[in-house]
Amino acid sequence: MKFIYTESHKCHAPQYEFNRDRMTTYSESPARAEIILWALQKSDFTEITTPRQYPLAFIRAVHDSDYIYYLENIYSVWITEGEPEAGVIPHTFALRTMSKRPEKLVNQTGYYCFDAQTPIVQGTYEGALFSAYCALTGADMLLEGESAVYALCRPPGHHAGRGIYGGYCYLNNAAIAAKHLSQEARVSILDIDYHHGNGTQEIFYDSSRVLFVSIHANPNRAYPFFSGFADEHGVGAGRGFNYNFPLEEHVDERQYIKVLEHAMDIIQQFDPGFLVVSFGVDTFRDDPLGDFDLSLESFSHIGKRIAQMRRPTLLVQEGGYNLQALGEGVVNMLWGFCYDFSVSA
Ligand code: SP5
Ligand code: ZN
Repeated sequence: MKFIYTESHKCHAPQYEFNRDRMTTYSESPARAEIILWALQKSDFTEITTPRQYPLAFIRAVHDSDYIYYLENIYSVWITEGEPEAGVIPHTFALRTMSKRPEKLVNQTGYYCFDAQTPIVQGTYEGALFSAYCALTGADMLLEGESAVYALCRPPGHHAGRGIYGGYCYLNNAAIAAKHLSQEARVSILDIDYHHGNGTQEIFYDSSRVLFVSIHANPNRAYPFFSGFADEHGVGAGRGFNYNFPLEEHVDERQYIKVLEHAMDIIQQFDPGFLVVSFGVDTFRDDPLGDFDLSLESFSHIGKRIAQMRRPTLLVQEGGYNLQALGEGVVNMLWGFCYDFSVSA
């Protein structure tokens, strides 16, 4: 299987995130992507593709123009105004009703952001842009006839909505790729990160062209807390094209695969021309952010089952924060997938 990677992710390297009562080490580190890269190369996934670059129209198909402008420009304004170099972290968040956007960029921080753990630093915009290019390049390779591609995206994307960021995500890589693919055929996104893909859900909530199916920790106990419940089915034309499967803590492989099979039945019924998988390794039992009970072998079984859907598939990297397990988790998933898809490494 070919995979897409670029070093450009390294320019996005916040040092800290706000947790509890202090700044702690940033979990979504550049080391994550490097560890995955090494693991792939060691396991004979040798066909690296460098991402192509795309006009901004591909990003604007998913994200608001004012939001993109903000991402690109806020850090330098923030520094000019004497705010901390550690990065842009809002201290006041927009009201849920009757919020207006203030005129000055430096006062807009809480308008475009929904948590305190996702700083914007000097290279954030460039890093996020190249991460989206990785996913777009993978999508184009499917359009050109490749049957499965892995996009080693960093920063991740599935928490980013049309005009809001959080959860270590700024541009929604999977959604940008899916939107591009959807010009050619119906697309289904299967999100198997530990966390609900609230951004992806929001982006396609009114669409019947892109089916969103997500398996994740119940938001009653887990981030992002405010969406991912089972009764969120879509609106307007999109009604019936959004499915959430919230799970309780300590779910094991047997329970997880049962839910995955149900999710895949829904996708098969929709009969998409393309499948985009938002893939996280934070479902691993020793992930510092998760509480599921999947083993590293579970990822090969999951990969194998997903391949059985027999759809041209773009695998997009989302979360996974145990640096000892991340490489093996990804490699197992891809090997499991290749095994049943008859795509060679
Ligand atoms: C893409 C993805 O998996 N995003 C996850 C975002 C989770 N945000 C909540 C982070 C709070 C975790 N605090 C523990 C930090 C240890 N340094
Ligand atoms: Zn996650």
